[in-house]
Amino acid sequence: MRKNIVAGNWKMNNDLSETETLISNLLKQKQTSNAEVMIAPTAVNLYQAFNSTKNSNIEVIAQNMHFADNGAYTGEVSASMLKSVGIQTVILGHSERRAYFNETDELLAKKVDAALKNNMRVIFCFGEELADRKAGNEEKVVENQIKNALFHLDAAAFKNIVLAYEPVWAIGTGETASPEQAQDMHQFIRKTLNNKYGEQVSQDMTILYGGSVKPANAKEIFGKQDVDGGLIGGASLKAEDFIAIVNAF
Ligand code: G2H
Repeated sequence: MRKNIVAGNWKMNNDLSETETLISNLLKQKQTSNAEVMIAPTAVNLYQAFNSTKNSNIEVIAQNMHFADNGAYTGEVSASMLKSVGIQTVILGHSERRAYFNETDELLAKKVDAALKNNMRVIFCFGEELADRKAGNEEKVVENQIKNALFHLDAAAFKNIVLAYEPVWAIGTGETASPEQAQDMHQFIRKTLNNKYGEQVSQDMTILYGGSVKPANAKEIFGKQDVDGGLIGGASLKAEDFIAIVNAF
C-alpha cells in the first residue's frame, strides 16, 4: 500500500522568526487525515525547524542539496550535513532549480545517487513546460526526465523515492492542471515505472501532484486514483490553508 504525503515547499520564504511562527501555528492545527506531513523551510532554518517539530508528526525536509560529500563547493550543502541536523528527506529537481540554477537530468542523477547513498529519501520533481503540452509532447518530456535521472537505479532504490509531477505552467501561476490532466499523467508515470521495474514498484510508488494546489481544489485532485498527495508551494505558507490541504484526504 502506498502512502499519502502532503509536503509544503516554502521555497525562499520565511526568516527564522517567521519560520518559528508558522511552525507554532501548524502545531496548533488539528490533522484529521492520515497523510504524512512534511515542510521544507530554507536551508538556514532547517536545524531550528527540526528541533521545533521534534515531538510532532511533521517531518522537516530540505529543498535541495549538492551531490558531493564535502569540498570546494562554495555556498552548497551536502547530504551528510543535512543528516547531521536531523534531515532525512530532500526535494530534488524542482522546476525552479532546473530553470534558474541550470540543473540538468545528468546533475540530478548524481544528486539522487548522493542522497540514496546517504540513506536519505528523495522527492524527485519533474514536469513539462507549456510549450511541451501545447505541442502534445508532455508524456515524452516527463518520461525522459524520469528515465534520465532515475532509470540507472535498481528496483530496491525506489523504496526511498517519491515522485512529484509538477507541470511548469501550473507552478505559482494560479493555473492548476485539471484533476483529469493530473490523473492522466500520474497513470502514465505509473505505466512508465511498470514497463521498466514491474507492477510492485509502480503500484508502491507515491506520486505527488504540485502546482497551485489550494484548499479549494485539493480534495478533487487527491480524489484521483493515481494521485497520492501534493507538493504545495504558496498555500503552504499559511498554516490553516496547508492543514486544510492535508485534511483534504
Ligand atoms: C510548485 C508548487 C510547490 P505552488 O512549485 O512545489 O508551488 O503550489 O505555489 O504552485
